[in-house]
Amino acid sequence: MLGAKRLHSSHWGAFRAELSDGGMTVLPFENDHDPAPMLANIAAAKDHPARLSRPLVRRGWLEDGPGPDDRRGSDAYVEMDWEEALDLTARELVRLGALAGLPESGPLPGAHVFGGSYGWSSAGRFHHAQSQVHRFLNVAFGGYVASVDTYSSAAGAVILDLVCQDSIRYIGESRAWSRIRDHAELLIAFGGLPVRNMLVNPGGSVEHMARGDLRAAAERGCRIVSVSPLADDTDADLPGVTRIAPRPGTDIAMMLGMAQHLNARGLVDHAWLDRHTHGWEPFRAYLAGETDGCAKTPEWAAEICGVPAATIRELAESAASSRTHIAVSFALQRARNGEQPVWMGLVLSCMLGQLMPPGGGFSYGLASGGNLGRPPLGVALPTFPQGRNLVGDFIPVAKISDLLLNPGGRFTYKGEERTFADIRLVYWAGGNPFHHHQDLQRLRAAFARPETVIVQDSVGTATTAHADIVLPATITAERDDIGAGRVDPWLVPMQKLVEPHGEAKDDYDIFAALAGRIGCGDRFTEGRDSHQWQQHIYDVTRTALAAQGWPLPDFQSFMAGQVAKLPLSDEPGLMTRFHEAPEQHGLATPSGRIEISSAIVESAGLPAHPAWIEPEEWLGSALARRFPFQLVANQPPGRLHSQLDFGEASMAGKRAGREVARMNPDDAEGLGIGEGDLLLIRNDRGAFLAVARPDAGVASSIVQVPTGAWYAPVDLPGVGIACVNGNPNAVTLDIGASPLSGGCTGQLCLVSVEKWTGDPPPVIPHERILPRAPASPAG
Ligand code: PGD
Repeated sequence: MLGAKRLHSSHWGAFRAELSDGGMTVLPFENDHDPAPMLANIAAAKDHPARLSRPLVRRGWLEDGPGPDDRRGSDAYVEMDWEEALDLTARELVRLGALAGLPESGPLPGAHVFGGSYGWSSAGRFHHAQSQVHRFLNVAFGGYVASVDTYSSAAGAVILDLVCQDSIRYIGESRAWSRIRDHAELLIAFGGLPVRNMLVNPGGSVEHMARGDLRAAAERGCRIVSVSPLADDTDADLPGVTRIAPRPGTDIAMMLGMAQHLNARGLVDHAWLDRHTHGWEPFRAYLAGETDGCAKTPEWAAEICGVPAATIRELAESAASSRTHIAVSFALQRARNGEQPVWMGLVLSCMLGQLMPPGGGFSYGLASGGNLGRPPLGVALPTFPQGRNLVGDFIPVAKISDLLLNPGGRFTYKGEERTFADIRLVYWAGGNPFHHHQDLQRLRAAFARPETVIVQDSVGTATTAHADIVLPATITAERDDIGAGRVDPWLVPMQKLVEPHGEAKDDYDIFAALAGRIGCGDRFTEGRDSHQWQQHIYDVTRTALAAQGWPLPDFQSFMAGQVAKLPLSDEPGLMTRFHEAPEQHGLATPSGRIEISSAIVESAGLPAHPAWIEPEEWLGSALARRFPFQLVANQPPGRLHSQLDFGEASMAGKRAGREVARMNPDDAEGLGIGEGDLLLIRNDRGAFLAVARPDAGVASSIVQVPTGAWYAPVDLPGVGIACVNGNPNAVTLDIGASPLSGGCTGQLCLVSVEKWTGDPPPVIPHERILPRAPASPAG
């Protein structure tokens, strides 16, 4: 393979890899005019010392047997050979009730298994770790306790599902990007339009187009209003950008101020509202202050959000007199009451009567992922079948600590009351909850509860360091696969580039070996190896396309060759049909229309319509006297979440291996903090260290630290447990956006910031996050 330029893909784009004795050189794919800088992380993955090469078992579990154990996270690990590790794992699965066949009746053992296994894993339609673990648990345990929604977009997705049936699909159907490019006169982006997020798409992209479309719109004269406390949430060199910096978590107040002004000035399109929406009157009364004695005027909004009333009025009037697109980013709803700004963005667009015309409209997450706002595909992508989960129990994804800590406890979701299962086994593959979850000290307590925790990953993350059995998985470069991203009209042959590191195995082969040992091998594999499965799932798509007269090469030619184009759907989607004839094409909401007021939302204990609900932690709350900074823990520009944190682009964003904290220069000066100083950032939940970078693009009273540094908790004298590498989830709030969605609240919380004056505690390198003892198995 030396010297060949092979084609491959990643969540941040297709690429070619050139192999030489010196390693792997990663080159952007020739069709991609805006390749992601994150490609620079890939080369380090091949043989980085953080890679796992042999199975590991936690010493305490091995010596004392399964059971709740608070040594998880601080125990040592012993290496094992594969045969022994698979036998041991299989015995434990059988002890926990894994089945060779499903029982005729009675409870399923999967009711005590958490298999939600949330995470981005890696690109590739077959070796998708989450699909693999789900199929295995369905076959072995009859199912598992699942997770619903995503850390990316739970609160927004839930509210839009309830009030307009659809969320992500609708913005694709509206072809938002091409319409903004060609027709929009005003683009108001709540949460900005961050390039770092547009370059990422689950499963990858062959071409990154969003930045080009945005620039074309701006150069055509479309005015772009970036509403964010961080200036770099919208490209600095775009022409015609107006920046408005509200206090974090208060955009909903600013939107309400705009709405009240539109109404007071008679700028609401009542004909559109009457025909397409339900529940305007209670909302109007709330705006006017008839229900609570407080009109939501621009002056009222300015007090809360810090944006001058005149600016709010001007923006409302411009929106009414222009072809206006209102975009609300995922970031806004990854917070307490995150449903509100998303719902209100939709309602504003409805008030303008501009939901569907070219260039107008509303979008959710337009710049929060690479291919959002693109037309849907005209064929289903190749998919590895996961079988049936007969357990039927689930949690909202960000309730993992609540689930493990409160067996039998009650919670609500979409207005319904539910019960937390009693979890005995946690099985995770392709995710890193000790990066992605909030309040990681609480998650540590939660992970002490199950009898056994099994994790498959290719590297020794903090999640593997809280597992009892760690099984080493390959990375995509070490296997063939079919690459395809949601709404990206291409299939990419992901050609194997290198041999597996150490003794790492494909997730599929690990599960096939376990299934064989517990008596359900044939049901898991259906007699196919991974190559045969890939051919099988490719052929399903190829056959479906042949029926449309759209040829695809046969599987062998595809894998040996080039990217293959897929058709786009030109069917009018549900929102188009609803817009044109709401009487005939009603939405799947209780009223059949877009709900400005919702009885289901009200039944969850929230106001029936979008409203300002004061969060527990914001700059106007009493707590801000003790913790005067709003932490914004957003997505990193140099990596995807915690993946390849040791890679070149990720490390370039750190300082001496530690994450950087940006803050306003005046705030820094007030605290005697200068560039490069070590900071202790903390609150009552925990603490972490980061390196100071004063930056005039950060609004005052804000400290911004991206997520993704590998969690390294150390007991620091006088402080307590602190993450010395800079993971902000050491201090974030694990409370759920609301009782409606229970969505992730990782984006915002209050903290104090102080200069570290003693000797700097050392960074823990990636290869030492999971302690590996060279010893052979005990006993
Ligand atoms: P990743 O770092 O992508 O994070 O959370 P997520 O868990 O998805 O973790 C993926 C893991 O899968 C990595 O450890 C990787 O090595 C492993 N992996 C990759 N490929 C394979 C494979 O083929 N097999 C196996 N077995 N493992 C593999 C992301 C989540 O974090 C998300 S989506 C969001 S949007 C949230 N964002 C925030 C936020 O904005 N603010 C805060 N504070 N917290 C957040 N957390 C959330």
